[in-house]
Amino acid sequence: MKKAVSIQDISCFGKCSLTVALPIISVMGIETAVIPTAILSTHTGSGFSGYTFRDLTNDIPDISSHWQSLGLSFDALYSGYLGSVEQVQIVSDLFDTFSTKDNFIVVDPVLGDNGKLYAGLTMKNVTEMRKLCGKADYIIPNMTEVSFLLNIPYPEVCSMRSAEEALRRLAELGCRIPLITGVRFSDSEQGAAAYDSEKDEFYYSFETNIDRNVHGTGDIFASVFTGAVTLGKPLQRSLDMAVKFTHDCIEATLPAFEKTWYGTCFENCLGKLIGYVQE
Ligand code: PXL
Repeated sequence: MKKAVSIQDISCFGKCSLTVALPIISVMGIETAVIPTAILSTHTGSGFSGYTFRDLTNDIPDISSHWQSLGLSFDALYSGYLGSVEQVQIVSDLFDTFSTKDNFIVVDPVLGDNGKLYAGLTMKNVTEMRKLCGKADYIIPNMTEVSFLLNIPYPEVCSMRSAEEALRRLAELGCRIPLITGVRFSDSEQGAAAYDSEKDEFYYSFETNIDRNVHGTGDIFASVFTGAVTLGKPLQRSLDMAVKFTHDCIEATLPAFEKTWYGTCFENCLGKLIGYVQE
């Protein structure tokens, strides 16, 4: 069985980060270890305020040392939301410790959405995250995160030309295969793009656009994509699986949106995901 480690916070309520990554990667048939970077009572997205925040930065080096003493190894190292600026360097060290020529690193540079940084994050987080992106094989920013990482204006809808220019610039951060999520070239479709900088090839995947902002979809996308690559699926297939499943989850959320405005109803879609893995 393949083994992945997911490094991000636990938002105790709100369906994002580890409470999404753990079920999704596990249901894909991959053993999933976790390193919680912080514990929050809810996520920090719009709708919640007054959340608690326990920073676990100091626990990460100890977890890493213990794992090293046990000789543990992983097929995929995947980081998401990091709760402090210092944590980014610590996760970078952890990547150095556990990366081998046979495994790969995914960095989801979780920084913001809708053109704004998430509450509590500053440009210092952006600067540090840029460096971490340079260590990754794959990075999975949304449009907002691309604009902060590259210091360019936040685009609502972009052209294929501007997406490809952004992907090339993301690769210049040092990442082998950058992705961009939430890509829209028209009002009718939404999806993701990727660039394999070694082959100099672009990849796209789209589904019908659903014009609703649902929280946690970035974490769903990144988890499925990481799982698919861990299972050895080709880049185009991994992109297609992540776009399709994210679309399934948004569709499933719409009827319950009034009550579950804080997150995505991915649970009843997990059976479909098993099907995509087996296709
Ligand atoms: O979904 C990304 C995410 C992860 N973790 C925390 C967040 C967010 C987005 O708001 O607040 C704590």
